[in-house]
Amino acid sequence: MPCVQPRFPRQSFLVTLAGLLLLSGPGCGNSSAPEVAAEADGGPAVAAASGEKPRVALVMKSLANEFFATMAEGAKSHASQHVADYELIVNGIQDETDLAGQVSLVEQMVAQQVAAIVIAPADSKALVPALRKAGQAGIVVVNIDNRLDAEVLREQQVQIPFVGPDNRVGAKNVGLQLAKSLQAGDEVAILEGLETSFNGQQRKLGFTEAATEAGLKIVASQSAQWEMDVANQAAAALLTAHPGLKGIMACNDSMALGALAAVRAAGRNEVKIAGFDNIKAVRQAVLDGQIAVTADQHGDQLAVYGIETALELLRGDRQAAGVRDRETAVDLITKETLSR
Ligand code: ALL
Repeated sequence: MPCVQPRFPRQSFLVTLAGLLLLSGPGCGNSSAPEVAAEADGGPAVAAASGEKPRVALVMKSLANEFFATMAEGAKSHASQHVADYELIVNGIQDETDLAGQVSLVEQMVAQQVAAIVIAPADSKALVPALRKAGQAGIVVVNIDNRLDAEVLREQQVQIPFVGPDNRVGAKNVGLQLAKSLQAGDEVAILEGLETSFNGQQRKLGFTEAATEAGLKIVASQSAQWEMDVANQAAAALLTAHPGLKGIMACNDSMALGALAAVRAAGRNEVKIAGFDNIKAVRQAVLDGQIAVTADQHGDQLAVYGIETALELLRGDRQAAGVRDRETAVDLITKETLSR
């Protein structure tokens, strides 16, 4: 295959190296220098680098969720301020469970030979093989928001940096805040995200820890797949099954809104709700006192941090130190913080 000369300096080597990082050594936090194997024939990695400037593909989850609309806006605004540095391609799927759709988006990005993929995976395990292939094609891959499964990454010998918050701690703080409006012994229920998402699992753990610490009784915990309407039906059923229910901890704001509609419809306004994301619609409900608390995980900046990491890897700035994870902030949002 003929060797295509890249116009992005040093990129052909670095892109190849970044791709090979996916195949070498132990976990992401490891700071040892990556193993580098040479790819001399100017294969896909070199072709990927042949454009004027690198193309970075942001692959998100459900675009119906305001959280990802906000994420896309943040990324676009960053791209417009860095037009000389990279070109942004924005992608997403239609609903939270469309895993095949997201795998196919990754495959399309590989076929288009983008320089980097920044992805919020809909499923922590199912996306790994497609991302491994992207890495083998010389594409830099950065995982944002929902962490890929560490064991599957290890099994498949893939190293991908993670940029995102500690969801367990974030959810624990949300749960403890909710507990302030409840009493020890009160019954609460958890609405979980997609069961195969690591961040959903972590939030469930955080809520559970908070409930235990505050002496709340968890009477039910079930997945509502991150979706408002699924949560609405689940919450309606929970309210009927548990007449003494006093709190609902929803692993994201879409589900908190679904629960809120169910609480109102049932006339059970004593039931306090917690969410996670700080989307606009929930902010209003927090101000009105209908939702007790949510968490701001700065969705508008999450993709930006992932893009910055991808650009650093493409430039080679972080090669010497190895691929590193980056923990991002989670802040509590209450009526009080919003009124400041
Ligand atoms: C997670 C995000 C958000 C979001 C959910 C739905 O990965 O962190 O909390 O609401 O995905 O896809």
